[in-house]
Amino acid sequence: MAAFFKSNEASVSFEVGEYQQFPKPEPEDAAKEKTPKPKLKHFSVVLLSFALLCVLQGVLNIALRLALTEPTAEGETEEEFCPEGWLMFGSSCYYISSQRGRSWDDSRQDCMQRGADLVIINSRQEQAFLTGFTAAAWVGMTDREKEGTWIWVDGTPVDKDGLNWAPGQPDDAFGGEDCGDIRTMTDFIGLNDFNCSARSQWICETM
Ligand SMILES: [Ca+2]
Ligand SMILES: [Ca+2]
Repeated sequence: MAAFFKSNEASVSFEVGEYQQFPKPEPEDAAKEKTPKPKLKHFSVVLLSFALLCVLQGVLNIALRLALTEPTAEGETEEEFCPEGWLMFGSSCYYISSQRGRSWDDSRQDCMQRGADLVIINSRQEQAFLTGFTAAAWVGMTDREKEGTWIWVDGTPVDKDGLNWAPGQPDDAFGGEDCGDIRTMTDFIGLNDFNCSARSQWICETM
């Protein structure tokens, strides 16, 4: 806008100068006819530039809004999406191995290679969800550190009374059972303690 006023002043002083130099009506008319044209030209150029700026800003606004909203939309869908072959429950993804030949430690290793860990069961609902997929599968609990004190792989204590154990479990049978698995067998449904080196299926969880 400042540029517009400047150029306007310049054309006005030019007009006055011409009038002083040529007082005759003829050149004055010629000058009057001449000056409005550049004035209009200046004005229309400024107006056009302003209009173009408005359009450009509008386009930029839309582009910016799209650029800002797209990643959050992607983030939301990613949170609700589990990798192929994984199951979803709450905010977690679960991998239930089809293979059944791994010890508790080897199973945990496999989970870690998948960017997960052996499953941590925090509620009866989560346990119910995981029941029925396998006859037996390792879960992420152990009482290796202190017999009878069950902890999850993240170090949190197992809520022994808040979960369902298979009848008579944990029993630390056969000279010691320090790793946890989940059972879905006739008359034997729930959590169980078992020999850590036994071969079984396993369940991984990502959070
Ligand atoms: Ca034990
Ligand atoms: Ca047992």
